Amino acid sequence: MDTSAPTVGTDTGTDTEAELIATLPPTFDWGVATSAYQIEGAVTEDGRGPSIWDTYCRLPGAVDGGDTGDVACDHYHRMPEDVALMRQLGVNAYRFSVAWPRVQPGGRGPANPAGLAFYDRLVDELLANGIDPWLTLYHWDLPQELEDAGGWPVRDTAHRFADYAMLVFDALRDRVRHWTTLNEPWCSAMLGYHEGRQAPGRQDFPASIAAVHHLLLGHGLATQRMRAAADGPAEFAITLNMSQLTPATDSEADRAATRRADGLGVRIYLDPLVRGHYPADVVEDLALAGVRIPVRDGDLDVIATPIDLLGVNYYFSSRCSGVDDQGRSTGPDGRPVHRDVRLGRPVTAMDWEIVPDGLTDLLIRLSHDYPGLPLVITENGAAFRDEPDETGFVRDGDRVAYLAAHLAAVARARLAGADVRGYFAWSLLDNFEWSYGYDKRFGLVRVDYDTQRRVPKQSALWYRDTINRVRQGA
Ligand code: IFM
Repeated sequence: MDTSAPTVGTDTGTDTEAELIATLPPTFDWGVATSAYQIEGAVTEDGRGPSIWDTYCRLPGAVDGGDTGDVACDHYHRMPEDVALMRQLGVNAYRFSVAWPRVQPGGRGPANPAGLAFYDRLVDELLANGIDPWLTLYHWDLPQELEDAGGWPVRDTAHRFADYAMLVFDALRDRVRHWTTLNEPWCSAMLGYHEGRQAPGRQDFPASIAAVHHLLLGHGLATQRMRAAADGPAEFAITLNMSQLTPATDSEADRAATRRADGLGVRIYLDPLVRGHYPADVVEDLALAGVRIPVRDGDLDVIATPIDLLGVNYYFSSRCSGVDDQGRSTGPDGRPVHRDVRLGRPVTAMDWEIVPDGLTDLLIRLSHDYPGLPLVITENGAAFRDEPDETGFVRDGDRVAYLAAHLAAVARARLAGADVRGYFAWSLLDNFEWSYGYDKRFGLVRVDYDTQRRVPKQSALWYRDTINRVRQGA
């Protein structure tokens, strides 16, 4: 078999990619992923309280086109139809998130039975269709009342999260085996509290570092309590978004920039989760910036509560430079410069470079640095400028090529020894892409937002056929 560097592929995937994908084992999990705020709509129904995203969407200029998740894909009312679509795709797993403000409208206190009932129905519908529910407890929709009390930078939020997790766990543990605490805590902390590009839209670096610690603490507290209460087979995980970072040149400045970006992007999460301590170089960098991680006695033991799987969300990779375009290594704020440098690859509609080989390298790196932790690709996919024909069908050969190249990249990593057990395409449906609103379409299935009509795209048919072929060993 040719194992030379993967290409971006074609609208059916290349022969090499098909051969690689065919090496995925029959036990491999095939899924699609979504999240609550991006698809559900029904934001004031059945007692749901407001989340930080309901608030953020109403800030002038925060979301392109002034879009909100008020209606989204109306999945709350169309759930059985959406599960039927999954069944047609032939996936055996569905990764979704529970909206905390549906279950606990104010983020504390008893469960709202009507909110929980939606997920109860969803889980039953999935199981009736032979689809395994993969439940994520937190995909960014913090109840607004908790943000008003300080949000993730405040320690109490970690305890509130663990209480909420137990309400969901107690209600669904008899049928749900796969539990993920957090989706992409980097986004919650850095985009939400440092860069202000996502809810709640704050720009406070020390607060974002406190948020990192309290997100991890919340993960650990929830995992500890769910694990102790589990009376059947249950798997616990966290999902991180990660890139493969390489220095733009071999200069000391570029290597240092790469180390720092990897420190704040990957190791600040995985070192405490797997090794029980924060990386010394990250702690030192933060101290130089006058920032301390608010660790208390015992926190790191809680955070390092064993997990069974690591979810990997992968979209692109980057090269890092430690100098700006004037050659300066310190910014006006006195902090070291970080600049992303293009690899020169084609880009998606998000302007993200398409780097499937980065996924192979990342998976191999994770297996080396954090051995013994099984991996699942919990998100991978691409937004393109889809053009539906008169019937609503989208020939999205670019998306097929993207998926084929990345699945081949996963297979390549497995052949090199990485323990990757499944793949979830992002996303089942076109949906609310956060600050980009509805303009960016990631779905395998097109959603016409005027009518809510769903039309599977060429990529959906390709994904279905690929799953079938691999399952049949063809
Ligand atoms: O849509 C998001 C998702 O909510 C989290 N991971 C990245 C996706 C694409 O940006």
